[in-house]
Amino acid sequence: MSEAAVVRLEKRGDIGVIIVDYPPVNALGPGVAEGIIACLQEGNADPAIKAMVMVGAGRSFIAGADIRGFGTARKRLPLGERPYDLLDRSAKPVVAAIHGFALGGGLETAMGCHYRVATKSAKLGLPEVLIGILPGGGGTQRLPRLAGPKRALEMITSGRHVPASEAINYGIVDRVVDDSADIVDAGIAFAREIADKRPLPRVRDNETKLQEARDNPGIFDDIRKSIARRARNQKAPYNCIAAVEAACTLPFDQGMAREQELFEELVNADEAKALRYAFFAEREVAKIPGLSKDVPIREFKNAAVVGAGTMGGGIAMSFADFGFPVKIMDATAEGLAKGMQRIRDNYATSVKRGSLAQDEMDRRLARIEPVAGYDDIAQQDVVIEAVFEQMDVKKPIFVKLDEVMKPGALLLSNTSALDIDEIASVTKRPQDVAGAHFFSPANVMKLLEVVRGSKTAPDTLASVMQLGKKIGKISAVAGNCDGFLANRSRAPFNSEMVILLEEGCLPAQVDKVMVDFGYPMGPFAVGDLAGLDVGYAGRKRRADANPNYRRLPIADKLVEMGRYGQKTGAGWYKYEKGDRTPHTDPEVTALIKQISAEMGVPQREFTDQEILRRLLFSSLNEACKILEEGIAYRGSDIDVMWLHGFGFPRYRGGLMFWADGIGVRDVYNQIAAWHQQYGERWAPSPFLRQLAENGTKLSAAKAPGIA
Ligand code: 3H9
Repeated sequence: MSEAAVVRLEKRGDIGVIIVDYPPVNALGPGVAEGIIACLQEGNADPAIKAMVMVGAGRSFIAGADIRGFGTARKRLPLGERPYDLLDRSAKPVVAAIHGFALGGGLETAMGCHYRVATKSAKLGLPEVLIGILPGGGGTQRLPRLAGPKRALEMITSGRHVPASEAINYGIVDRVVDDSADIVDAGIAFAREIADKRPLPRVRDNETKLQEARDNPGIFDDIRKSIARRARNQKAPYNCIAAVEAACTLPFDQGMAREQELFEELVNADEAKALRYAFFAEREVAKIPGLSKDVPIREFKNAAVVGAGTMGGGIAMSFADFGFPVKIMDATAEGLAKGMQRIRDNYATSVKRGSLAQDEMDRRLARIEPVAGYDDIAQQDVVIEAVFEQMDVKKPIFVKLDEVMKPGALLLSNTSALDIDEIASVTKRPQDVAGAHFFSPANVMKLLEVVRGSKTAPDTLASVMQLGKKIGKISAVAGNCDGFLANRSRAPFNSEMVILLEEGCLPAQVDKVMVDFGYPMGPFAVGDLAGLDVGYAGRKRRADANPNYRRLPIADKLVEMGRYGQKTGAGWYKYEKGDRTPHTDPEVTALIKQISAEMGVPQREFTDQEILRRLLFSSLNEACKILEEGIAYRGSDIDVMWLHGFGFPRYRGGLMFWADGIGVRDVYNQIAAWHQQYGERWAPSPFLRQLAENGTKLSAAKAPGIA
């Protein structure tokens, strides 16, 4: 694209309108910065132009710097010569007129202008920290001047998108116009009002709000402390804080230079590479190979959930949270009442914590309607079955759904492992049936695993993907097999962590390694939270079906002793009443030693790295089998599932991306060595061997036949 095409100046009477036109989101791609500067010069040179307005063509203002350009040889304009540096030096006023998104470099461009007008629902933010960098276009210097250092720190370290209706209260925008207003007209009207006003206001000159930090320099340490847990192992959040601190202690130009230094420390680091990869992997996962863009989407306006247990309740909340009315039913009136109470309690906890307003809780609750039976849900656009994970419980439900649901309704099962084709087979409309596997807690976890049955129609698949997006999920497709993509790839990890205990590890030791790696909780603590009985039932089912299935005697014994986890006050750890803190239990330690001795497993010490690799490589090997079978389309889809379903640390990219950092050949060699040592469960995936031989990255791997 030529520079002329990506940015142009149009005259509207005495106002010059600089239009950034770089679809789809007006990122500052090649030629855009140069185009803005050229238009700025042209506008200043034209005596007929009194003021300028900068707008984005299409659906957005500017979504930020072009993320694809980072980490490449593409040249960036040097400090002092970028639009961020030149806009407020313009002799004629420039008004940023914002609709859609003004993010990162987009908001920085707007803050470089003299004034900002925005539509009410336009979103403004500096989300750079989420891709491992900091706002390097003056954002760390100008936002504290506009909004005050405290607000700037909050926005820059969280990356939060702030609606213009809120941003105006912080002083970030000068005027908010209705969403129905034409943003170009609104910008022009504003520009005419201020065209003759002098001196021109420049954000860089306004230090009034910086006083807040000069009076109380402790705010920087306070925020460092407050983010310590979520920013563990990361550098970007701390560099963001240091840059804002520089805004408050250095003159503007020196602050800008400091921002650059801190930016350069980050942009090519592993953390930023992993986060950029995750950003694009999340967009790639929405693309279904072989599915035409023209497939009609079945729009939904409402939903129904069958089963008011923990999962069913969480699923109903997911719909209600995003504005959709949802009906919920259960096999018994008692179950339904209990389920509704659990939903109310969950919302009330959020209100108590301050993360949800009482009136918003009331609105959400009002969207969830408990109903007595199937006839009450028949007219809903989508139904999600979320009952006990047993085929003979699920099948009769689908017979009934087939009988009552209106034609065209999506019939979805929240099964996490069962054969979706077998479920669909009891209906006369298997084309409308798919898996919609939510992760626990369903209203919190972002992943929706969409399971494609052999008869699932393309429009069903596309519609379920779209449904996920509308309720704030990241939807990813998996093929049909035991455990689908997510749980099947995770299963070897779950076994391996218990096998490590047989060999001499203890739960707290394994948990510490994984928390140090970046997981929010260790896997044993997570097991206690989720309930150990669930895994037990799955193991039993698999062992009944397969005599060679590797049993986990320690894990089985715990459940047989009634230690189901937090809900029984004891699992891998013990818990004080009403407290979720795990405490090491000598009884469990003794049990581990006793069973290991009975099994005759030699005991030894483990390094942290060995523990980490034993767990993650076991899953990675399975992930390669999953890819080879076409259960996953792309290695990066597996990463998205691990990031959003299992809490894998985002700044490590995902399971496959992380392993690429070690090298696929080394990974293969280690797995092959463990195959020798431990036998069949470590048999290397032939697909992995192929990748190792070709030197193909795991994160770039695709299932056979996928372009
Ligand atoms: C920055 O600004 C650094 C500065 O401080 C300057 C330093 C010197 N670049 O998400 P969608 C693509 S860092 C390149 O599906 P939505 C995206 O890949 C940047 N590409 O749409 C996708 O492509 P494809 C700070 C980008 O409506 C298509 O656009 N800014 C960029 O769901 C549609 O995207 C950010 O971090 C980009 N910046 O959401 C904002 N943005 O169709 C990042 C999007 O080929 N962007 N694409 O898959 C977003 O958060 C969302 O895209 C947005 C729209 C909310 C804007």
